[in-house]
Amino acid sequence: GSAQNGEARQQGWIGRARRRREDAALLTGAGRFAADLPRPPGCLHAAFARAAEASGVLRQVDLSAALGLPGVVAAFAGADCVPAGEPAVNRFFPDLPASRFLPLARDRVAAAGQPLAIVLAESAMAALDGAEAVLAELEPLDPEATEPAFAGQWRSGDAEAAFAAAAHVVRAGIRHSRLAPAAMEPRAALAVPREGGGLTIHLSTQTPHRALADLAAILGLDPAAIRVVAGDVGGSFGAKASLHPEEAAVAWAALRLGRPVSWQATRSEEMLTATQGRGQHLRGELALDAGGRATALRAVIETPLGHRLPYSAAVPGRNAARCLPGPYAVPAVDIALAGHFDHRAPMGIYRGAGRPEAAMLMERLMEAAGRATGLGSEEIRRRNLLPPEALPHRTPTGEVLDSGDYPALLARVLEMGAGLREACAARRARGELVGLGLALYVEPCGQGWESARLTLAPDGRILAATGATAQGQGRETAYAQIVADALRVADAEVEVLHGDTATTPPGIGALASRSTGIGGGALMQAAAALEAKALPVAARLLQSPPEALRPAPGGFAVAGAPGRQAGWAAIAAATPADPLEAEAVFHAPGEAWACGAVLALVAIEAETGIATVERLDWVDDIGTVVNPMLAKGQMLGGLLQGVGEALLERVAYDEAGQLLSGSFMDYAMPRADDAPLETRLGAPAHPSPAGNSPLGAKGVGEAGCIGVPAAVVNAVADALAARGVTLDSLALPLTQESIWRALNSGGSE
Ligand code: SMO
Repeated sequence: GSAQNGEARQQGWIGRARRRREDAALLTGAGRFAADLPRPPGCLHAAFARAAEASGVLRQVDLSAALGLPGVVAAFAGADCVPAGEPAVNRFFPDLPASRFLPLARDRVAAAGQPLAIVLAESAMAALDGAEAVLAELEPLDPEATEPAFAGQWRSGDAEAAFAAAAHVVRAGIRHSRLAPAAMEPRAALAVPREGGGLTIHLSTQTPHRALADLAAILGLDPAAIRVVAGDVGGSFGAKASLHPEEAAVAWAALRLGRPVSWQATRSEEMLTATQGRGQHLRGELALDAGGRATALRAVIETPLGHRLPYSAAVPGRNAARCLPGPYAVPAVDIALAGHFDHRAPMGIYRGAGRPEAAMLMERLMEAAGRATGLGSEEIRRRNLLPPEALPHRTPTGEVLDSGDYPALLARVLEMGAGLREACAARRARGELVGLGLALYVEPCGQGWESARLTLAPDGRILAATGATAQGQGRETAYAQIVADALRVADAEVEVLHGDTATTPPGIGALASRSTGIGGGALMQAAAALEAKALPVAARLLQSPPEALRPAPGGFAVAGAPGRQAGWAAIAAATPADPLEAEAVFHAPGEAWACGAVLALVAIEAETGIATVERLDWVDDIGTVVNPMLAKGQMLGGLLQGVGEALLERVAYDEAGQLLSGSFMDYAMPRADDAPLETRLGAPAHPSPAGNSPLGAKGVGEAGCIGVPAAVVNAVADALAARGVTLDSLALPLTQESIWRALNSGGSE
């Protein structure tokens, strides 16, 4: 409720641009990533022999040559490493098949790069030599197309009648490229068997508690026998939200040999076998009445799955469907979704996870509608955006948009970009190819539950353990601010623990833009529980009845006698044998929806097709902002990934399923000089607090990937329109080459 939101802000840590407490270590090379950990005595290095074909029958895996090499200690194939069970898969669709998870391939190969054997050696080089000496007999099969693995449907209202009666019908089609999440730190694992059974595994993961559950299932172990530790993690972006076969094989080999095993993926291995994102194909049509108001949306979404299902395989497709029709009032929808297996890397969540696809389709349709009706880009959106008084709003896909003022966001971003349209017109008159692109978006964030445990340390400091995790977002800094306000202490008095399943309560982890809102909600509830336990102790200390006590800076005070105070250190000293501790599991009632508006100015060099984002204006509403500097960092990082998605990045395969983009020589990651020449981030005049958490915070981590690609694509399309080129059906990314070709053929692809 708003009273709680107000209270949370009163104390003054929430809302401040506190510097990241993580940075001193990370910026001076003192971070501890999995590969930095000292290797325990007897530690072996792992390397993988991988399938050379995308599809085939695995006749034999011959390990003898590998085993004969100096330094090689052991080697195992799929026949040795039989999993006891499967990792969990999020079963959003009842017809979703089994996950097909194998640490090492057996009998069949379903994708190039699939691990066939693990080689363990005294050095990393010896392990690599061993992996190269593994002889696999693989009988290639044609990588065949497969039947739909699952299907979903969203229908509401009478779309058919609306299309029959429409004054205008516009269409758009988008083929999203597959994207490599490409975290700075490739996957890594260090598995250390425990005396008496079980193991500790240091893992580069965003979901340590899920990894623990998955490893327990695969290894056939009691979960209590496994400890997963995520130390510093160098980015994740969705690709570290599910266990990969290599990590399972490393854990299995460590147990089998009774020796520690370490593995660090190379960039090429990351490109070849880590989960990828996007790749969806969407087609949509929008029916509008004579006044330019949308009456129905039809969409078909094809979602690629790769060769196996990671935990969140169905999420991008589901999100793309359920986020339609975005911030717009569209009474009827008919949306069909189908997922297909193929012989490529597995598909999963990647920063945005289906939300960017929904925004791209709606924003392309809005552009087309603006043209067809003659209303233009701005007026067509004004006429169709849900007004703030319509919220909370149940969308025709069954979601509840909790809060936000979409027309105000549009007005604000247009105000920020005042004069750009005129400047564009003037440059066009001089023959320049420039375009403006608008995009609005909604972003579901923060659902489900998260946990927290607060402990009052003997010195009065607060230890805050969270089930959420961190991969560079500055979570420790932000969580300390939240706890500091809740307990009326300085944020420096709060130490945040995360990532280690032995010292943190069970949690979901860092994904779905949930950690601040939901993880923060859990911390606030745990803080309230700690206060309740501390109150009688403080009352004893102050020789007053608990009812006479009031919260005061640093602890409690007697009402009417502000000098009579009991601080957290005194409370801790009063309970030396039994430190106060409180745990909470916060279940979010419903989902929060962030929202925003982006305006992009793109210039195209006609001779080369090079598109430059000259200016990007962006207003993002995330409700309560815990730390504006961290929020800005998230926006800027996501924004650059959004530019990469629109203009640069594509995982490419040939017909035979061989990866063509196995390194950064071939995969165009956005670099500093691809960033917009000028970026202006604006705040909404009246942020809309989340309706689902006491903190009121919505997510910000994925926002840049959601609105920015659509705005940039709309800007490119706007620039090309001046030359009569239309992009009603487009394939991403809009590379220099594809723009040049479009300009020189006078039409879309
Ligand atoms: S890739 Mo996000 O965790 O929906």
